[in-house]
Amino acid sequence: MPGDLRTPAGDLPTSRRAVVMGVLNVTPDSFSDGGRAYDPADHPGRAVAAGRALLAAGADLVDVGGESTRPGAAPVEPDEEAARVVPVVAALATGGAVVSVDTRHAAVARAALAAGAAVVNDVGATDPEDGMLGAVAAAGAAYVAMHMRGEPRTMQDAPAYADVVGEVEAALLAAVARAEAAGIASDRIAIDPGIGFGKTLEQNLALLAALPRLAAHGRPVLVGTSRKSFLGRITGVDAPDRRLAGSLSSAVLAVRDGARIVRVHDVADTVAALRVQAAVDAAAEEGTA
Ligand code: PMM
Repeated sequence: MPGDLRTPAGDLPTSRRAVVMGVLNVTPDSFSDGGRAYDPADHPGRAVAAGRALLAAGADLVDVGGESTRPGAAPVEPDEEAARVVPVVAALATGGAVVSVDTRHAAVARAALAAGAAVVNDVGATDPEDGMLGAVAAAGAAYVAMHMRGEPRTMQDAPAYADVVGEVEAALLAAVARAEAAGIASDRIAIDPGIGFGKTLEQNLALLAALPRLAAHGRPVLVGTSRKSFLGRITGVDAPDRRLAGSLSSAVLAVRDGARIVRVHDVADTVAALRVQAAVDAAAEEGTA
């Protein structure tokens, strides 16, 4: 179906509902889960167990990240990042899971692809590192082009756009053109407006409201709102792991508006919410048949 994402490990989605990408942060300092899946004294054991739990909860793929991208986070050396993610990718991919690697670094992507990753989630796609696109193309992998303004350390310093939707859309289309020129197959590229990456609350909302426009380009759109601070601002919930209601409602709305893939922490609850939505959508289709 148009809008599906093809990967070497299988096409997504595999069911009627939207694709659920489970977040597996192998970092000591992620904003959203406080590094719960990373234990240097038991690595990759704890992270692999957490990844298997995401799959058991219904995740269609697992997104393994070794560098926190929370606002203000300090960069991680690519060697350290690769040491965190590669054994986790290898164990999950060997077990048959579709695995993506969340990185800005070509060396990390290359190592993760060699270990069996089927997708590179390039959070630096608006200014890709040298060698990144070639590595994805050579592996025949899928590619997520996510929009970020600046870099994690500075991205929330008064982000300014004249037209946030138009600028993010143009940057994503340019990223897609670069990816295709580097040899990544057109049906293996997804786009992501990068909610929270160099955007204010109002800019995040404008982008979510514009998802139908982004989806109209015919590529799978990935959206990550899960536990993010803009949801805390709207709902008045400070603790990221208490933001489930906001996360679920924003995921369902995003899919309604054309997102095909949602990147989430609370997999079982999101799968349940999207099943309800898929059932209503199916009834609506039958009603108009
Ligand atoms: N958000 C985070 C990390 N990686 N990747 C994509 N494609 N889209 C996102 O919105 C996204 C991402 C930050 O959230 P986390 O700290 O909970 O992983």
